[in-house]
Amino acid sequence: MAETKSTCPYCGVGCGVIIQHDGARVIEVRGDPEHPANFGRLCTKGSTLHFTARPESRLLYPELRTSKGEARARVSWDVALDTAADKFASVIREHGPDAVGFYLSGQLLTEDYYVFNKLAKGLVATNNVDTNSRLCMSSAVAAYKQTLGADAPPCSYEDFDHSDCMLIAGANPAFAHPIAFRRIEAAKAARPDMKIIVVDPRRTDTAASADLHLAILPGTDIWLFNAMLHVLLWEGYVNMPWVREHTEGFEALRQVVRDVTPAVAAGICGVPADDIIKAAKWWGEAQAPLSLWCMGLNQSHHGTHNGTALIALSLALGKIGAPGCGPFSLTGQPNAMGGREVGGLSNLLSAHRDLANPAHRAEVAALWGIESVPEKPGYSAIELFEAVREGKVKALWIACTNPAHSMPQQALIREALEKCEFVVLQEAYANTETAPYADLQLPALTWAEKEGTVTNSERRITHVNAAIPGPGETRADWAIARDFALKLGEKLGQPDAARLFAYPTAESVFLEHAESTRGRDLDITGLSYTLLDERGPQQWPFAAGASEGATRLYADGKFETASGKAQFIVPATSLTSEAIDARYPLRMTTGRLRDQWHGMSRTGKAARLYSHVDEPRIDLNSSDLDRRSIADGDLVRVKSRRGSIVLRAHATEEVRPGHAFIAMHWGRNVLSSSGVNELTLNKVDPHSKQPELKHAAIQIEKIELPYQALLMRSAVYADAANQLSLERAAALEPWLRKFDYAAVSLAGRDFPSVVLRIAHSSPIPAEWLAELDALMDLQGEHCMAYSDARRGVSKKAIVEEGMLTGLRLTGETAAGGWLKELMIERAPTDTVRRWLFAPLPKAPVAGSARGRIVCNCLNVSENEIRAAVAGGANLDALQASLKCGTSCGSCVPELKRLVAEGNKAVV
Ligand SMILES: Nc1nc2c(c(=O)[nH]1)N[C@H]1C(S)=C(S)[C@@H](COP(=O)(O)OP(=O)(O)OC[C@H]3O[C@@H](n4cnc5c(=O)[nH]c(N)nc54)[C@H](O)[C@@H]3O)O[C@H]1N2
Ligand SMILES: Nc1nc2c(c(=O)[nH]1)N[C@H]1C(S)=C(S)[C@@H](COP(=O)(O)OP(=O)(O)OC[C@H]3O[C@@H](n4cnc5c(=O)[nH]c(N)nc54)[C@H](O)[C@@H]3O)O[C@H]1N2
Ligand code: SF4
Ligand SMILES: [Mo]
Repeated sequence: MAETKSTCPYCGVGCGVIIQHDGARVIEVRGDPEHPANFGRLCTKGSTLHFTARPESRLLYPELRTSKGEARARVSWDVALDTAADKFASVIREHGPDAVGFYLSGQLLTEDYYVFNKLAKGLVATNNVDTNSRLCMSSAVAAYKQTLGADAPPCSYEDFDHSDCMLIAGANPAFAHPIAFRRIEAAKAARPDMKIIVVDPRRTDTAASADLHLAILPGTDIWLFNAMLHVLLWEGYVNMPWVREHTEGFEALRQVVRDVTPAVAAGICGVPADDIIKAAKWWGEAQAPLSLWCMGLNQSHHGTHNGTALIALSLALGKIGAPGCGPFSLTGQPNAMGGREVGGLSNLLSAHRDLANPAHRAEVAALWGIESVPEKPGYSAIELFEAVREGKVKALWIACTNPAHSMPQQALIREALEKCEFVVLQEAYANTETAPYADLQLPALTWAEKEGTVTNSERRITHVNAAIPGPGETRADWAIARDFALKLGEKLGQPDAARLFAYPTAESVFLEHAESTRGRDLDITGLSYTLLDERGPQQWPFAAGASEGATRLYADGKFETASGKAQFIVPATSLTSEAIDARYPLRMTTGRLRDQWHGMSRTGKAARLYSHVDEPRIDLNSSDLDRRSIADGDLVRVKSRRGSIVLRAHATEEVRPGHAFIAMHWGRNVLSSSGVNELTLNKVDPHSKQPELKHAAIQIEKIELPYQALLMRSAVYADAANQLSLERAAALEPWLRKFDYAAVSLAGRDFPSVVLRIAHSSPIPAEWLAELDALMDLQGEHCMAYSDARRGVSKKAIVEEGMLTGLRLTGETAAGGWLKELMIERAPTDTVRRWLFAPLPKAPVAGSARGRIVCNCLNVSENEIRAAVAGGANLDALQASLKCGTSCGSCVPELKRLVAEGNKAVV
């Protein structure tokens, strides 16, 4: 077995992974013990990467559709790129370069990004190149630029070890940045006096582990931060000499916060004034105060000012650039940072240059050896899709992102994609939600197959290596962009293209990018693939001749602004863009689950990653359910002013009364609706153009869908079970929309099964059930059936080699949980036969359900943990007896919470 060093392709922590493979297939992964982001650890998602790196469900060949409404057919790469170049060239000739657009992703490698950016800005001469980072980090980018003058997170992960007060606002790192959170837990364990404050409307696992949780009302962060600054001023914590010497604009902000007393903010934020004062005092007294933030602040129509108001708290104390200090935005995607470095947004240029700056434009033109780069700002993500919808942009190139799932107000996005004359989708996986709209699909290499570099949250660049060749005709993203550019250059009659895109290797792209950073804040002229291989991942800046990168920025109190001084910004005072009212009385927020990644094209392929949360749902406070006579587990219709979806209600005290939470992961591939972005709205921040994906006003009502069915199918052998489950899940997708509610998922570990849940308002036609039976192979010689037409109940079971491998219940699905467990655990099935032919549909009491799996590595369930806690176990005892939380550690925050809840119950 061979080993190849790479990084995890999920979150911005940027953990190093070692891919274990046989040259053809990935066999296992382990954390890279030498990587400075994770020192060998991986979370639930990273440690299951090998389950996602299989050729099943990959996009293997270019596919082209010759006219709308027809199916795509396989074509050669040559025909594919030729057709695309023809189409783009004709649109450009007829309607100008701004009639085409590129929509990219923070999950591309820096080299991929660089070539696309040059293609748009250098060859096509349009700035219509934007990315999903617009939905993610653009508010943090704008906040850094407005205050510190450059898009450069000044901190490092090692600052967790030096901080004595951490303010985590609008971030749930226990789920979204687990390995960073392991490091925070370790810091807290080593220095229990360190204070952790979490600002989040929900009581997340991150919040539950904090010393102080400020459960503010959504959208009110600026009021909280302003009130904290008020207290800092009042109590004399502000470092006035430093502020005078190194900053500008404090006076104006002081005027504003003078009136924002803790009492005023308490009324707006919905938290006690004393807690605001306590937070401010902890912050003011700290030697090393550190703030962390993520989407709870960025995804707001005042996301930029959420960031500047938080950054002001560090500037007011002059606590930036020293160990343990500063404002640290957590990057969402693995390489959103790299994208920002090459200027991969419609208002940026290579190496943190600004499109609006004529000198910067001239520098980039000189670097590329072209006359000029276009001056007119391009469309940002939301604007781009609006322009497509209005017919202004006629050809759209989408790479490494799934906008028909992840953009807000899906109805408009679908309309845009339908109208667009020519949509190219460059994807690694087949059948994403965006795929139906693609006129041309191009198969890309992905993790484990491609080479390049990524930059993580702490500015650290890692060389990512290819371990195995890609399946089918997949090609590297940067190479696809290069080959298209060469063809387009020919069609447009631009002989320059051959010179501009003469890249033989990914490294040649990297070297040009590095050269473009010379003399800039992120100067990496000292880096090369060789150096990164020999000396490991490095932080920027790392200029030629340097011996190491910078752990921290701004230690000298000099900033990247025109005056060299940091800026205080007077922030906006608005709240959420949509207020609740009598018709839409609930505040909905959206976000992430621990074990799923975005649209689930990868995590959705690993059965065990469904076991933490096994069905799409809306989290609501039990009081809101009681008031509406809705039980935990009932189906509800969730409505906003944009759309309506059906989900299962889940009662939880994690959300306050009047609030709701829906994870962003479930879309049309697994659900009867498009999921939460059917409900969200496309209001954007004026500075960053980032949409407010976190907030919308909704209503819920109980929905009666009496005709229910549950279908499950596994196989006797593990490999077959995995492959068949994936194939069946994909085949079921078109069926989901036929029902008022339907959700498909995987379940199990070594023997995955596919699970289809259906609820419908009218009887489910027998022909549909017959077709579903055929799709799931719920038939044949091993199939036993029982039906009671009078009571509308039917049951089917398949027992192979003494194990339950297939199941269909209609009419009455109460025994579903027990049977699902029987199937997943591959328990002996002697009871099944008796149950199957019994007239009463009840489950035998003996098989008590294990419940949700909390520890995915060791397969330990919530009920087992609760039972141990009831018997007096604390965290150590749980780890010793059940072994939960002893491998990747992702479940440790939840274990702590279950122990705390158990102790509370005893008191
Ligand atoms: N497991 C997993 N991890 C991921 C990802 C994933 O898909 N799955 N995606 C990655 C990406 S791209 C990103 S951007 C990050 C996102 O990482 P995070 O931002 O940490 O995760 P989210 O769950 O989107 O949102 C964080 C929190 O914001 C809170 N919030 C909502 N509204 C407000 C508000 O008005 N104020 C405050 N203070 N808080 C609010 C929500 O309750 C939520 O708990 O995660 C990365 N890591
Ligand atoms: N309501 C709501 N919506 C949200 C958010 C939210 O919090 N709430 N969060 C937003 C945020 S922060 C983000 S970052 C976005 C994420 O939204 P998306 O970018 O749409 O999410 P992914 O599913 O990660 O899409 C990446 C796609 O790239 C494909 N892929 C994987 N590897 C490769 C590769 O090497 N090459 C190519 N060409 N393709 C590849 C994957 O199969 C996948 O389909 O969602 C945003 N949408
Ligand atoms: S924390 Fe988990 S998801 Fe993020 S990079 Fe590390 S292993 Fe991957
Ligand atoms: Mo993100």
